Amino acid sequence: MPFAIRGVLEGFYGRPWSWPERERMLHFMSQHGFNLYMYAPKNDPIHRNRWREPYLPEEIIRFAHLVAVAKERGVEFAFGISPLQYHYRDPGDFATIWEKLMPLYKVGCRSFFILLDDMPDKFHHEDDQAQFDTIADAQVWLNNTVLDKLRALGDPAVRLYFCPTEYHGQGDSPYLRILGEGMDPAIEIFWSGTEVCSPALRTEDARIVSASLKRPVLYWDNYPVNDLDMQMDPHILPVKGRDADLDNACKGIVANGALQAEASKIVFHTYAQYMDDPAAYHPDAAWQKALLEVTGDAEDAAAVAILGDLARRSALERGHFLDNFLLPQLRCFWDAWGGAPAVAGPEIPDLAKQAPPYEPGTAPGDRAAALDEIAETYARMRAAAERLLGATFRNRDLAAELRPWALKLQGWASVGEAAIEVLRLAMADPHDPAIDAKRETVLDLILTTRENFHWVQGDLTDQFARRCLWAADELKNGTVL
Ligand code: LTM
Repeated sequence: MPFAIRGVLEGFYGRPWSWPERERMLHFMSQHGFNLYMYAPKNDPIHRNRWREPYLPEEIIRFAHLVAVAKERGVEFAFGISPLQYHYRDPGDFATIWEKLMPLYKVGCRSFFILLDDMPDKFHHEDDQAQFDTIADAQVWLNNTVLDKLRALGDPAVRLYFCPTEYHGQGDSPYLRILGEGMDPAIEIFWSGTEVCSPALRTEDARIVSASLKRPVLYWDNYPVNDLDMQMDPHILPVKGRDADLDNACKGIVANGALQAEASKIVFHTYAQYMDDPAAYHPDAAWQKALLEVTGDAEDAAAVAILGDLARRSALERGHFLDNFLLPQLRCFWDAWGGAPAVAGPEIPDLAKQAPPYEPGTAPGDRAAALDEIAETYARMRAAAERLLGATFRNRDLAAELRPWALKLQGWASVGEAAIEVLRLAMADPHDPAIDAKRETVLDLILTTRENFHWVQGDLTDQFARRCLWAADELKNGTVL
């Protein structure tokens, strides 16, 4: 059974997408089989923090334009409102919600979205407690009343979506069962899985929450979202860990976008492929296809692939942040060197979990050849960074969005290359006076690269370069490695 809802959600904290970015997203969505766009950017204050304020007429015109574009493109446009500190017993608050929805209705929007996520699961106003047994009962009342009033306007196309206050976990709580019992069956209810950002969405979990909600659950999938403490991670790797038969147990998936609209399209492209045929989905193959299409150029795609591989920190990659092409090359290098210098200290903590540390003192292999090989790896990284930063990179929006990470990649490539240079000089003559200045350069490059907090390959090159300096020291002091 195909996913009935295939959506994109602008539902993150931080700088909302711009109006032109939204319009371009709608075009992209219609070309890739998406059928729902949801407007719910947490940092549009008129959407959430100051939801009681109306949008200006000029803003409604902008919404009207998006609604029209969406309609023309066969995408449903849903307008979201997140009423913080809602006062259930105050008819004024209900009137305010209604007055907020109506200008959108008047410009053709038929789908609405109430979000009560990321707020206390208790009443904000004491008198609400007297009217409703639980917060879930109050939320049922609010949603059903809004839907009834929308239906009374006479257009059968009206739809209501709801993001509950409890939106992740085991899926079988009393709160969810009250929603399931009371909420009009036409209201779609969101769920983000077992976690806020769920590494996996399992069919058996979907069945549990769907049973509680008495309807197939609609996934709010928190990927590629990279807001809040994820801002330093680009989230451009393909979606994975979603079951091959998930479509049998849910209504659909709405993916929450990253702060970078253009880069989100790489991931959305892979979602589109997954949702088309979940059983045949292969993340890496889908990713290659997505990269090629979004960049529009094979070499640009290859450069983004290098960056993506090195910047794999996300919930979907948990436990594998450093599983990139660089790590085995570094391991090979130190193996050939005869072991990393023991004096350089222990393994990076994340890494120690992934593989056992090196045993120093093994017999050296061909050190010169190993240096050549690792130098090639860093040259590849530098070339990828230069491609991403260069004027020939075709997708300019993508280049602008990925720039901080490309700079970080460039920084580590320079660190790696400078450290290799120190070792080359030390191998030729460990007492060469030119080495001192090169060592200073390596240290300066490490410091400036660390200052850019965008996450690319963690501490791998930081550690590699420092080990190189220790190894050069050991050559100079005649220590047997
Ligand atoms: O996930 C939900 C339902 N709400 C918020 C999102 O707005 C936010 O983007 C994500 C990721 O940080 N986490 C949330 O809790």
